[in-house]
Amino acid sequence: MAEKEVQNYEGVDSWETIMLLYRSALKEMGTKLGILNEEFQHVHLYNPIEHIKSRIKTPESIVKKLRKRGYDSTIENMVKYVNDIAGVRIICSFSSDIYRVADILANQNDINVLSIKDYIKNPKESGYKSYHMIVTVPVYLSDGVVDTKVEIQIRTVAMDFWASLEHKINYKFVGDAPEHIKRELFECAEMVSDLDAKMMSLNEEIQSVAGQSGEILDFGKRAEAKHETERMVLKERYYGEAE
Ligand code: 0O2
Repeated sequence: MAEKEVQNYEGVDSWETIMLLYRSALKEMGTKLGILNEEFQHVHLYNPIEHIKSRIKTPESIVKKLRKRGYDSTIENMVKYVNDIAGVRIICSFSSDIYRVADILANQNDINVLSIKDYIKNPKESGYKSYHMIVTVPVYLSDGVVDTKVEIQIRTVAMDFWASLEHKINYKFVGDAPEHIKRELFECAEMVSDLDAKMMSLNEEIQSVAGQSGEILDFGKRAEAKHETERMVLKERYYGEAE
């Protein structure tokens, strides 16, 4: 997917305003994900999101990224070329949840997907797997709205475990780890994929066995049953009688 350009940063030229925008964009994403999390738990009685982490890139890392790509450290370049100043990482239980969450976010009207990198279907040479989206969310200021970039990384618990170890190793060896470590890391990445695939098929089997044994697995019906119970409890509390 070719990356689209964000047009409306003109006039936003101070470091403080830029950082306010990125912090606000993270808050917007945090609210969206919080709502999704709660809604999934409440309505579907199932939550594809294990946990969420977010961070603002440090000024040092921003400058480092710009230098590495041959750009001067200006606010204009930072806004244009550094896509992950605001970053959210969503950790899911199963690989199938990753695409589910990505689709839900991409379908929200005020989220504009600029680019997607699917390192799950196309893992990096190192073995790195994760689903990356660069999106914009609107941030409303007193004098206008600014579509602000956020990098969303979505991966499983196992992929995240691998990525954080690999990141630590690369940091330790300044990106030049010995060959045997790189090889073993790659083998671990393959184990992670096997583990994810096994966990997903086990989960599917559990769901189908539970379904056959008569448990209500239709999330809609379970939610309906739960809402009905809550309605009766409320009715009893306010009117002193159940239907
Ligand atoms: P840090 O320190 O984690 O922030 P783009 O951001 O799209 O302009 P880039 O950086 O090539 O260009 O995008 P990509 O490939 O989507 O990577 C973005 C981020 O994904 C990285 O940010 C890392 O956080 C993570 N990542 C990518 N490749 C790897 C990898 O091989 N191993 C690990 N552990 N993480 C990876 P930064 O800025 O590089 O680093």
